[in-house]
Amino acid sequence: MARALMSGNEAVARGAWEAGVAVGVGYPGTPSTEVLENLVRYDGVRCEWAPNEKVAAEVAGGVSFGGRRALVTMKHVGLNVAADPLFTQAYTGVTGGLVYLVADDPGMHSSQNEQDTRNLAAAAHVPVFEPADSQEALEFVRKAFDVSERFDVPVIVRMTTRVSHSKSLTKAGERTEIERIPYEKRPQKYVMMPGMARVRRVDLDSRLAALAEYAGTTDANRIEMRDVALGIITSGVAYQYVRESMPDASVLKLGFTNPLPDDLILDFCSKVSRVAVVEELGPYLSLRLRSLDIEQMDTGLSAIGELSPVTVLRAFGGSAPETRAQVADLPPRPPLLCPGCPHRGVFHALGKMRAVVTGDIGCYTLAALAPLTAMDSCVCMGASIGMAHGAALAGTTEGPVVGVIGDSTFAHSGMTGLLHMAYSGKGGTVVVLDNRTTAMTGHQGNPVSGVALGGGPARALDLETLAKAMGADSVRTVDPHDLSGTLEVLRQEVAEDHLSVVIAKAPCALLVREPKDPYAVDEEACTKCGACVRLGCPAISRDENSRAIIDTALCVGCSQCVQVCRFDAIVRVGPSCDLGGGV
Ligand SMILES: Cc1ncc(C[n+]2csc(CCOP(=O)(O)OP(=O)(O)O)c2C)c(N)n1
Repeated sequence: MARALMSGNEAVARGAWEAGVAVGVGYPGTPSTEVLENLVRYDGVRCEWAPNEKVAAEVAGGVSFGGRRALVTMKHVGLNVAADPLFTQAYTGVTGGLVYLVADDPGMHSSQNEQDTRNLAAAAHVPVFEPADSQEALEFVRKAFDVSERFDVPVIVRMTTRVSHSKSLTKAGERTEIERIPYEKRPQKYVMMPGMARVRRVDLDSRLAALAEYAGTTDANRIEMRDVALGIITSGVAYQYVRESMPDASVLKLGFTNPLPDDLILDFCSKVSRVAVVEELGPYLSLRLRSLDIEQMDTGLSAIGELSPVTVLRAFGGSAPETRAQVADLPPRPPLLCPGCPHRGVFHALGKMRAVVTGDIGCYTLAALAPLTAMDSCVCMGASIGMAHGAALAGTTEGPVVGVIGDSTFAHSGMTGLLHMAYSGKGGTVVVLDNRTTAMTGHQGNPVSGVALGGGPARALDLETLAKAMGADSVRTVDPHDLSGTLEVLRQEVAEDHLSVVIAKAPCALLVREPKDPYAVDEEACTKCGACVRLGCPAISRDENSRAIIDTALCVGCSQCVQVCRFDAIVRVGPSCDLGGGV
């Protein structure tokens, strides 16, 4: 096949398809999401969104157990959720090849923390490939399936944001059709009760020893000799930065980073005068060098955030101009909920109630920022509900405690929190923001929305029935665009000594295909009170006289601002409305 410009994630999908993968399964999370969104377009592969990464890893494990190849995809924090199956899958090993695609997010472009997946992989005793561009992403995924079957282990392909999202020329191949390996009953391999697990633990060490030998021979690890004055050991996208900034340096480029090829590292270090490690996040490679007693240059490179060609150049004494122009006095432009976002109505109400809001991860986390400032915690997916219960146990009286969680996040890991609240017998209020999609990561379907990967219909969870079945005493559905109705229901529910679930149901504004006519401000009637501005709608701002103005190109006619205006100064713009050319 001819070469094509592919992103790293597109290349992963292609590589998995070429490797004969039968099933792709995962949970969305930037920067990994596009892998499955691309894989689903290929024939011969079944692709599914799972409710969370643990389920995805178990489904993939089951496919492998059933004798076929499986790819499971997630972002770095997803591996924490999937760690339970992963750690024991290392013991059981595989039947069909089992590959985890895990995308790290150095610099936290769209994550709540930074993690170096290599450290977790090492703890799980699982091998790791680290591509540095799209071609390697494709090839390493193919290799990963072979390694998985040859060494009887799940294999991680670790991507980072820049490798996942950058495009580079990639030569694709053809698909190899892989026959299903017939099922064979093997409890010693697959039933990890202590007596059998102890045997597999020892066996895992022998598999790791064989993998360490593989690390020294695979062409995924290579020495590039140039000037011997400096040798740089690097992996992933950091390799590109090294080549760009230090073109004369000798390089040990590691594409297979667990287990590490100690002999190759020692050999490389013996050939150069000075050794430096350039790695994103970590410390991982540098720790290994330390344990091998290899002296390293102190580059001063940070283990926090992303590297770049400029930071690498400066670390070796080079000078480079600032890449970003520093412009003074720019007005701050914090991210905001979209115009017409249904989440806004709920946070407007919670703000009015001065509630203590334990929040969660999704678009709605933006409600923590001004002007809404109506979310007080956000830790990890699903945490809102357990934290609401915990805060109530602590005796929080500074405001009613309310847990707020999105629909996808509720299905991911909120349900067990609710079950716990019901089981504990204590009351509390939980709001599920049902905007019919997983908006934050790009509108993926989820079990609540009833949309499958690829956009087709799927069974939709009935949230009301579920909440009742779990033990909620009161379950009420509100339209979050109805501000007073939402406020009233929330006030009533927090006042009761019972467990309540309020479902705020209205589709994501970006899913509404036919927006209503926009609104505009009647200049004469506007008193500049700012009530509409405090909703934090990007369509509303103030003019030079502090009067509110609405950008009709952005307004989708949700009417929330109309409801907060006490002076009837916001009017619909339509054929019958003449504002004297003011809009
Ligand atoms: C363990 C984990 N997996 C995935 C993500 C990425 N992620 C953050 S929020 C989110 C889902 C948001 O959807 P939803 O709860 O429906 O809220 P919405 O964005 O639609 O408001 C995802 C997939 C993450 N942060 N952590």
